[in-house]
Amino acid sequence: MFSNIQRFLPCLLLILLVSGCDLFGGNDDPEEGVVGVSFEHYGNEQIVTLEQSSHQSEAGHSFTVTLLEYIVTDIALTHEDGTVVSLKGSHYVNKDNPDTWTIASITIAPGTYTSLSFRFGIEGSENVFGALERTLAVDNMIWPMMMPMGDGTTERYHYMRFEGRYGTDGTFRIHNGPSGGGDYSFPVSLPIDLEIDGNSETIQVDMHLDQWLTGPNVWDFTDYGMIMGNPGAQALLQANGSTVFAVKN
Ligand SMILES: [Cu+2]
Repeated sequence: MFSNIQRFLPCLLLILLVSGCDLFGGNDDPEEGVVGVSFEHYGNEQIVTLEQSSHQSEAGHSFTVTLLEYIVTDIALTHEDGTVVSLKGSHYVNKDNPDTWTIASITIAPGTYTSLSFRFGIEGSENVFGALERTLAVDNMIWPMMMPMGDGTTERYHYMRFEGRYGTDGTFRIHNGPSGGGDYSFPVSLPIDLEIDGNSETIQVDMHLDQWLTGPNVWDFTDYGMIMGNPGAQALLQANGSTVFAVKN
């Protein structure tokens, strides 16, 4: 028995020496990694819980969120050398369905990535009903062609439905989309500091719901009912959207 070990040990040492660095991962070549994206939703820095959490609008109303669903498109990472890496063409998020809160990880090349970008909503010419993945939830985002909802020519998609209650008995329904056939989607580019070398990372995108209601336009729920036929209201929300998204680094 003892002599068996004596004979075996030198062999084992030789194997370790020959295989050397590779066995212990000391390879200096950077390796590809995987990246996913997750979406979280805040009101005044507090995580939103549907029907429960209470938040404050700049106009002075407390509000509770009852429905939140939206579509983002052209989700991509930008490498420090300028290369743009597409993560997903479009993604539907529903606060009520955890399965929609993440974009599945994809494999990307090693290196440093400096921004995550996407479009809130769907760019004008691409906003044609049926062009996105055909799931019941996505199909349900339909923006009808009939005026005053659309431009009377083509069925499109809502960008977002953000609904809730405010004050003692008020309700609000913020439906973003192509009112009158206009394009009120907007690009979002968020700085990140992401090093990929064999690692697995998730980028968390935060939507700050209170920011839809301010910066630069103070949005008073009492001034707005259904806004699907209101291009002016869509433009205000588009402008406010510039401070809605952030990434935790
Ligand atoms: Cu609507």
